[in-house]
Amino acid sequence: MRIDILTIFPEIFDGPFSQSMLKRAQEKKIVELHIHNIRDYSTDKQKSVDDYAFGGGAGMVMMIQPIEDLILKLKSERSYDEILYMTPDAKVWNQQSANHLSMSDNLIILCGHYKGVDQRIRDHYITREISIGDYVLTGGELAAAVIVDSVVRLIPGVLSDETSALTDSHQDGLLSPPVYTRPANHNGWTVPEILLSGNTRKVEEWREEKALERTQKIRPDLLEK
Ligand code: 6GU
Repeated sequence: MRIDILTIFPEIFDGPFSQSMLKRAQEKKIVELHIHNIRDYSTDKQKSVDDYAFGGGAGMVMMIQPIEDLILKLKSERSYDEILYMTPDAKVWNQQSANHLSMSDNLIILCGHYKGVDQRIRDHYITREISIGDYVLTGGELAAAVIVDSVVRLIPGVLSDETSALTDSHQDGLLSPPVYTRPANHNGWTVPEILLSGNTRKVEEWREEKALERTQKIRPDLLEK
């Protein structure tokens, strides 16, 4: 998979993309991450990327020209499954969306800032708009890093067997059951007996029961779906 990220703050991605799973996925050539600075494509003397909103009001709007030039350049080089736009005024991302996008070959992710991008970019180039939750971030970059992480870890070969995505919270619509490791007794805090029994069928039943219990208590909305 190849992911091209369009941003006015490219350095934000240095940390998340150079550690752990995303680092290994790139080393293994399972994913290619390309960060593009929108400002490099601005044709005006001051390298502007934003301008005042028509109709007035506070806040700047990201202008069409540098974003369009960059999108057209990328689209001339390969075909893209989707062009995503990160913005709080969109449908909220979930595990099902991650599963779907993990089957893509090429993706573009545009990160919004200020009051957002000119609506005509959204109307004519964007194929999917994504929010990561009902709160406001300063820009789409951290949200884009979240999307990339949740998608890339689902690509076959990225996770080892022991970190398998199949048993994650949300993958089956439930929260994960509690987990324990050694010691079995820490100053009187003991581990549920069943987990020490070696009976894999009983352990599986116990985990399903606890997952359901936890979901009912913390996220009953997940069960209503
Ligand atoms: Cl994608 N962008 C911004 N700026 N804020 C957000 C968001 C995205 N998702 C939730 N809040």
